[in-house]
Amino acid sequence: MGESTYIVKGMTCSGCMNKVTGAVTGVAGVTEVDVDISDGRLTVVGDSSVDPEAIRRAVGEAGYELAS
Ligand code: 9UX
Repeated sequence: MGESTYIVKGMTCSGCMNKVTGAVTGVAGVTEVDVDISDGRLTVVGDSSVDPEAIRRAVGEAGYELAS
């Protein structure tokens, strides 16, 4: 997968950031996760096995939603 960027809706504090970071870190194949609370940007680095739908699902299970 290399590096992909998403926008997460609904994060308002660093606790939200930690929840999203933890959830996405658990997705198979993901090696690096960065969340910017100021603009909701989620950056994910991983190998070719990463399923983008799994990232969407992990964010959803943490209680947030990807934009678009
Ligand atoms: Mo902060 Mo986020 O108090 O679900 S953890 S608003």
